[in-house]
Amino acid sequence: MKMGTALIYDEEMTNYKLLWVDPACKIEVPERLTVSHEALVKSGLAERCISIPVREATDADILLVHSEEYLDAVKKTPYMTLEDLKEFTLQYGDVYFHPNIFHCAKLAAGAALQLVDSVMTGKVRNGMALVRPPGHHSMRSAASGFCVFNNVAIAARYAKQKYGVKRVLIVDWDIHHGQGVQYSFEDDPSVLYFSWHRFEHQKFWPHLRESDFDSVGKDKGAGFNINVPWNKVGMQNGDYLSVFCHLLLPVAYEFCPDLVLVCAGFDSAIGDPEGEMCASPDIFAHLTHLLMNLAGGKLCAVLEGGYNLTSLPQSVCQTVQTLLGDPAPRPANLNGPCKSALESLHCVRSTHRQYWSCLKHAADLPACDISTKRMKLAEEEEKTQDKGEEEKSAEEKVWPEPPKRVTPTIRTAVVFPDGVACPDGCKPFRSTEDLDPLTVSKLKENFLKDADDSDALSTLSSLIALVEKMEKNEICSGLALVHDVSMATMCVVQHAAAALTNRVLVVCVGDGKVPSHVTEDGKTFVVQFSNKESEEQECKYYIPVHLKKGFSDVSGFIQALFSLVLPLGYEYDPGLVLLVRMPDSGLSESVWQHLTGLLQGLAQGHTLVLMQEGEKSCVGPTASSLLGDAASSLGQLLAPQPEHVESLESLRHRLKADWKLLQTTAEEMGRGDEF
Ligand code: Q9C
Ligand code: ZN
Repeated sequence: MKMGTALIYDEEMTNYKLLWVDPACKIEVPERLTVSHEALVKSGLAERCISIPVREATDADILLVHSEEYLDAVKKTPYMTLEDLKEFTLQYGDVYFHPNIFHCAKLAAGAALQLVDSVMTGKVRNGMALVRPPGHHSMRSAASGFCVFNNVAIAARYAKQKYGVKRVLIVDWDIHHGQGVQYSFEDDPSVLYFSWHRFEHQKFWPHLRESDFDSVGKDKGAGFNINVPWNKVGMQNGDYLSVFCHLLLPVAYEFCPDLVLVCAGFDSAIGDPEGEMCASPDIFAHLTHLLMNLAGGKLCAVLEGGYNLTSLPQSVCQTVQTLLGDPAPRPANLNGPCKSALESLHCVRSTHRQYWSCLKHAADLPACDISTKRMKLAEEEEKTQDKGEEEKSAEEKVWPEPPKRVTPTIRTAVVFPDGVACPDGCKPFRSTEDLDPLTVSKLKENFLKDADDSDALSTLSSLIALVEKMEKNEICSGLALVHDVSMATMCVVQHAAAALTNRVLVVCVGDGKVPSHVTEDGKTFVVQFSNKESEEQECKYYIPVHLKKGFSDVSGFIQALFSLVLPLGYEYDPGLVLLVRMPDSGLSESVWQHLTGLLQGLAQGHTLVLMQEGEKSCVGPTASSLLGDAASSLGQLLAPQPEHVESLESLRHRLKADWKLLQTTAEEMGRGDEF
């Protein structure tokens, strides 16, 4: 993988703490930073990163977001007595001051700026800053929620000013609403702010009306503020992934950022006393992975919250390891989204359909009147509140430690015909052991017209050997140029179904015969993109995605990817992805690269790409994507073609009974159950 990952950390930021009794603030402790950093060191991740020093943000940097009066006030805190500090603190909500916090706050903002500099100058591809105090709650003239200066908001303005960045995407996956970020960019269409947050119909801190889904931004910035309120605790991996697939990713691709900033709070993970959610730490590997092909891979993650000292370091490690390019683990216990999450998703999608062409087809609001709906929901909440038996408190929750992610030493193996050069970073592969005679005779019988075609036999046996090594996790991914793509696909699928224990997801782009007849047992799942109407019958494990006008409708293809292929892939949870490019598929190289990149979030990155011998121009981009490089930008997307939208949507509606991650609304989930 080209370039590296920056890690920005300085122990100095552990040198302040709460000096008096305040139950609201006692969770924000220096150990949050030390345990996170120690976990990165112990796991060997820290030494794989490029360590960048912090610096103090200057007054000018801070004034990009904050007022002079506020900066001047905070400047005085290092000289205050304990009593003065207590009193100063009182004018703000859920925050504390300490004689050294001003220094740390300048380092925290400066760390974010160092990260932006490293990424924008190309010194690294991406990175993470481990900082205290956090930033996303602080406002132009106020501290709030443990935050003093708005690190990420300052970083966004700085990137625009210093590097002429045109569009910045801020993804706030912290479990609190970053109201400070929202206020900073409310009327600014060059910064798209996305936040999900525990809301519970405004009963959760910071209790703001404007944290709800109907705050979309103002004036020119309308549509560029996206709030996803969680109205229940206990949200899980499937809830988070649904929102990414059906809302954030399509909008982010349409927006086409030049830089992605992440308000990386991990209080949205299981065990956190604030969030009380149930997403496992490895979900952050996927959230990170799914954002890594935007903006040419320029992603800066800056720590915000995270108060469970076990799940916080686990989540930080998952994020950093993914930034380094290691394949994400298979997500454990991926259920369909819960009813409350679907309600929220539905509300946000329908509210934003007027601003984003990728959401134009979203269903209308679930109720005709938003505020009535809100009131009604709040009342329901009231009623159901004290009936349940005492549950385990968030911090007593137990979950398995994410298994160590072992990346095979061979990242990408290639099976190429003689005379085709092996791309940099890949390893040529030929099966060394002879296949057992039975397999050989089967191959000859089933696939080789000319029983003496030794080249073809050698290629097919190499593919089989490669797939076996991928299952054993000795090789991560593969790329093969073959004479007959259909035949090679059949061969691999048949072998996998007979000999491997893993489920195989086949994603096939272009017309051509695919193994639809071997799909009944669920061990193989085929999704085929085609231009022609297929003769094959759709069934649970064979899904033809029909895009009439070739694949010239890039937006239509991307919509298919996010609304169908990714959720299906995540729910099916294959152990191997077979990505097949049929000859003359006509899919552009950059779209193909995004497809390849995104699919590697599945099956621990075990992707085998099959392409036709002739398609040499596609070899470079494919190899680079398999090696973990970011795909090249697609540009701002236009509206997808209405006929494609219609056929994709009707397909999604047909399939959503079988595949829960395809749902985007709550209505068909049965009535009267707990909400
Ligand atoms: N139960 C960040 O995560 N409320 N800030 C605490 C205690 C304030 C969180 C109430 C939470 C602030 C960056
Ligand atoms: Zn938070």
